[in-house]
Amino acid sequence: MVRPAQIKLDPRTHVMVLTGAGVSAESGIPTFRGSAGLWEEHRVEDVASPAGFLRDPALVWRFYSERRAAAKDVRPNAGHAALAALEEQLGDRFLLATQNIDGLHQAAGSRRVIEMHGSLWKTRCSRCDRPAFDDRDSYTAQNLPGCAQCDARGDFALLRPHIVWFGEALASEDLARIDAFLRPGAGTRLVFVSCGTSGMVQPAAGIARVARSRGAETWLVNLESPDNAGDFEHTVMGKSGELLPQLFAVTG
Ligand code: BJW
Repeated sequence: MVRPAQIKLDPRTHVMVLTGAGVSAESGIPTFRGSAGLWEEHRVEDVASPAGFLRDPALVWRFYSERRAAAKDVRPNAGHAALAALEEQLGDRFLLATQNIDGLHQAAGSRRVIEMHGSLWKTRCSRCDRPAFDDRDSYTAQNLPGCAQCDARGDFALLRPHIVWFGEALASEDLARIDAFLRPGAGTRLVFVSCGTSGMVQPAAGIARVARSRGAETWLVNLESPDNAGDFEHTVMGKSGELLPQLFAVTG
């Protein structure tokens, strides 16, 4: 029998995991690219860009409302659970950066999570700096939501999904937290794992190269070869729900 590849984790090991849509695929959430992907039915620039929202907010809200409805009863899978269990063992020596907006890592119990591209379950104002708030509602052309805070000032502004669209900056505090984690102290062994992402979207796709340039061991866990495959020293091909539960061996 072939033994599956394992990452051995001793007490000096710090682990950062980057996840993408592939990690939620086995829970039934479609990925973005490829056949039957989310982008198949939509032009990206129409539903995931600030210009698209300005042009047709009803279309954008319909797209995200349909995704809220589809993700409402979805459950985390064994891959999500494995990462939550790993965090339980490593504590602050673990960080999870996800590009996913579905909240499934948190539903599985992960707490040290950075949602790099925002959250499907939050809404914010498209104009004022009112903080994003929890929201599971659906909106259509008939009930497009306006911002109450802007309204109180006699302004009108639409609320928008709390998502990082193409051309928008990621939260600087999130990027700073990732950068700091990738600068561990002397004597630390750093391991970086990328899982279920096509490695096409920046800046997430570039983290592997940064990690490697800082001496991290880089691991790829994916169904197909991603665009940034050359940045990894170790590759394990297959489904994350099957591979992640057996990938980590904590010693000591
Ligand atoms: C499995 C599996 C299983 C399947 N098990 N695996 C440098 C160079 C070139 C371009 C740029 C650059 N820097 C910035 C850009 C522009 C742009 C970009 O990257 N464009 C590229 C496409 C070329 N980036 C941006 O615009 C970013 N902003 C930015 O950089 O701002 C700079 C700035 C600074 C200061 C001021 C202003 C601006 C923002 C990117 C935001 C991305 N947002 C999206 C949509 C919103 C979220 C949503 O609606 O859900 O996020 S795009 C979409 O792609 C989504 C995803 O999070 C993201 C990544 O997709 P992911 O997760 O990789 O999914 P897939 O489907 O592509 O791949 C799935 C993978 O899983 C596959 O490999 C499968 O094989 C695998 N798989 N089942 C394991 N069971």
